[in-house]
Amino acid sequence: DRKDAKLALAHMYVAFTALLVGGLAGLLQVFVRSGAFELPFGIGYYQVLTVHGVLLGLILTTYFILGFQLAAVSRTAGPLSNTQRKLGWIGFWLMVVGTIAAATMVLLNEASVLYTFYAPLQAHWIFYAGLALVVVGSWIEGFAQIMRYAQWRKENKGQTSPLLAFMAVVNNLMWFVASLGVAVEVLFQLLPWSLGFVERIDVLLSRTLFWYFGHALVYFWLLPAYMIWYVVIPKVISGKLFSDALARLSFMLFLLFSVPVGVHHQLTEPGIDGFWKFLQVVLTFFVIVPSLMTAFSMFATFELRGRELGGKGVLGWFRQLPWKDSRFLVPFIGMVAFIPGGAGGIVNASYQMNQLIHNTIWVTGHFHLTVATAVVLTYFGAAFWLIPHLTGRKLTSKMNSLANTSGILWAVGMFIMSGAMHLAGLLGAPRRSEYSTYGGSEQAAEWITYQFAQAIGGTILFISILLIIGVVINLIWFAPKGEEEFPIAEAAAGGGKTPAILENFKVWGVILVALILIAYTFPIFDIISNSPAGSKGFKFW
Ligand code: HAS
Repeated sequence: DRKDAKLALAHMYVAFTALLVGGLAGLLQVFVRSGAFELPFGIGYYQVLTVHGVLLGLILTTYFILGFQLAAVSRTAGPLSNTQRKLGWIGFWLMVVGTIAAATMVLLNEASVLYTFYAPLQAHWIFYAGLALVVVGSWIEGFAQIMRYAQWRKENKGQTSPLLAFMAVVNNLMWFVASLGVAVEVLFQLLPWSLGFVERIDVLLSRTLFWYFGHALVYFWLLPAYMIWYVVIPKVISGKLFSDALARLSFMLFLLFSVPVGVHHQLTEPGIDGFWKFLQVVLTFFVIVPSLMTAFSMFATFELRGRELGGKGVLGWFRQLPWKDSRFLVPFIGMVAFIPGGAGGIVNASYQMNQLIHNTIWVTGHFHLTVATAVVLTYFGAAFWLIPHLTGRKLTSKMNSLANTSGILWAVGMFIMSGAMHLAGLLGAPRRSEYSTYGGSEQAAEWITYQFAQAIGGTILFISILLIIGVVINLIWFAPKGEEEFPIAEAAAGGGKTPAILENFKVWGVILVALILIAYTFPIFDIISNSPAGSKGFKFW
């Protein structure tokens, strides 16, 4: 639908502008950490780090996700009604106003609080108000998508809903439940404190509320990539989705287990009892299961298609896949990166091993493989057909090769940068710190070579970003007019009928609420009842 396409496309403009500016900030950071470069004009390291994290971690992702999901719902459940689309635009503009307000404060160095923005670092109140608008805008947009899905179900009673629309709804629901934590933190703690209404703030509560939201946030990023892996990629390779029921079950498991696991980011923190940390570690191991199901499903899809095309032997099917098609190759590189990325996550979540890597640059290496490769390369691979689909143009073979080159460069740059981050992390190099020799410490001297490697990898990554932006500009304004398909795979025949329980949101909702209450009631009660006087907080400027 042309009108829905316009709204989805508006999201892409913001997402890819964020990629360019955020990517440039990343380049500056690896240069600073190499020790061979100083930021000019009094620009601060933490200011640049905040620009990088907020633009890439929060803005690029949220806008891409909402734009993609809107297109997915409109394509599979049908065009939005005028009211639904109006809500979509209201949400979008609220997000834009919020983004501009928050970005202005960061650029003025009034909000160098990093993308996690919890206390005791304090920002200007306009920064928090801006982020609150982004969240409220995203709720309104998500609500419009859910309304369209509900309308479809009403009009098609007793039928299994379109898989992509169902997946978008699950992701929106997860987002609502998760963002309640950050909304409480911003409204009741950070805003009154930054406005000077209260002098002190309970730092542990602020961090706990943030991570209640923060871990589900990473699955809010991941699920659209999984939508593309499950539904789009099988069609791109002219195959079938392995099983509709398995895909729905894995999404429901994410809905259950994404939220009650946030404390695994706080395993080294005093103030939360070891029992609750252990419980959330166990729940974290549950949230790994739907990813393993996804890996199984993808391998099955690839093997079935490869064998159909005549692939013989144990791995002969592998060669048959369409390696020259950027819609396949670029997300595939993301999938491969998710194997070590996910394994690193399992290390992080393993209670004792977390002591070794927490707050080291290993963690930065981990999330550059997960969100900054598996997730965003999948988004980019999708943008290469989605944008021309929305603009009524075609991806030419020249742009397709450029897109493939960008994916390969990304893989090389990230292998070097993230590999060096993991190794330096094991040698104790801290994350979120500028270049320092730490008073000539021998241990710190060991990190320098890895920091240089990060600068080399980061430079290759930035070149890849420039290529991606070039392809996107071409697809928006210059590519030849034509029709690019929105690939949607059917489920393979052997998968059986999808059980209706998988769409019964009431049942899953009750389990979700129970899990959250079990995992969080006592820790929060403990934190509030043992609350010390709180911190006055501090600012970097
Ligand atoms: Fe994580 C920290 C644990 C997944 C992002 N994580 C972070 C941070 C970010 C992040 C941003 O337990 C830093 C936050 C901060 O600023 O402090 N993470 C996990 C676990 C998983 C996990 C258990 N993380 C992600 C994803 C992210 C993400 C996904 C973004 C999208 N993470 C942690 C922990 C910390 C943490 C601790 C805190 C560390 C600390 O102390 O600070 C799991 O969900 C991972 C499961 C995934 C797998 C991989 C399955 C593989 C698949 C690919 C199949 C490939 C195919 C291709 C089919 C088990 C699905 C075929 C290939 C061929 C070669 C043929």
